[in-house]
Amino acid sequence: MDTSRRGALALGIGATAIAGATATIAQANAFPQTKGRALIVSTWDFGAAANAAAYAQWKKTGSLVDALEVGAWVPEADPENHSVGYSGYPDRDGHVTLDAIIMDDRGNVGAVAALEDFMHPISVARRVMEKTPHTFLVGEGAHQFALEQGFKKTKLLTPEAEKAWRDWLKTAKYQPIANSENLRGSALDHDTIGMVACGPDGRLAGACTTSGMAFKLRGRVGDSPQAGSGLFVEAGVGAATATGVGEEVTRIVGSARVVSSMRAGMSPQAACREAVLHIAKLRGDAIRDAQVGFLAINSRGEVGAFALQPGFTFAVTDLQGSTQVRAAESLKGRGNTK
Ligand code: SD4
Repeated sequence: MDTSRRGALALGIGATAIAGATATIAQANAFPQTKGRALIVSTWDFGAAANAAAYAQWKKTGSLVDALEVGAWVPEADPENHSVGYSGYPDRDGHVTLDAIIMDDRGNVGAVAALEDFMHPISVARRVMEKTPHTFLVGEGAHQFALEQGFKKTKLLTPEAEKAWRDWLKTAKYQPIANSENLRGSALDHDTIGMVACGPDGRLAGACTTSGMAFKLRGRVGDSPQAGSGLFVEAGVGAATATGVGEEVTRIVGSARVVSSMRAGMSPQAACREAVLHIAKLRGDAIRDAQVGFLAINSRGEVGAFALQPGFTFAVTDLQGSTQVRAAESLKGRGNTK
């Protein structure tokens, strides 16, 4: 018998009162402070706009999955964002190919990779999760499934993205640029939105959508749509997502690693840091100029983020709907000055 119950019995307090008091204490312990407690967190500066849409949707339906899907639509449809959805930079052969994943904390997950011609791969991923016995569809099969589900084909390659690709073809040099996600309007090489969320009841969900590395080899799939690498969610523990050079994340199944560290007792911040340090140790000089960042939330709504290089930013929206863009700490240089 726990001590509060023993004490209560000694005072002659009835069972109903004890149950009520215990529930209140449990709630207070689970959510010690709701003010400022994070609800939705997303990668990069543009995560703020996605969070705003996600928050509005969450207010309407109370569903984190609904919220993250609607949030992900924002960068997917943004013509100035050249690495998520519409107007994404194409692969080496001029095709815009999209990767996306959505996951809740009951083991439900849906993903698509190398999907062409659809503005909202996150929604196709959600249909994979909800309408099929599978978790992951790719390429032509994903395309056929999207059509069957009634999604309308859209030309994703905009004149601006095509021009950037044609310019790139002149040298065809493949070199990822760290933090290009925040350099709007420049020749970006990669860009992703990863979103993780924790409701006031501790339930969790995540979503990630990207056009991947600009000018990638045809058929290349990064970490983003791979459960465990670009995104992972575990009930009662937390959720994590990744951004940056996907190959480096995939090598260590990064997001699942961050979640395992949280399961073992680390804070989201310590868990993200551990994953980055592991990549740095594993890869040494091979990743000297590369950027990799992790973003995590635990089931108490605590948030952490850590990157290899300074410059990784993330947007945090709290339960009251106010949003802050923060700079992640980083292994190299000072990344926490924003
Ligand atoms: C990828 N990780 O396809 C993605 C790219 C990215 O911010 O995150 N960019 O490798």
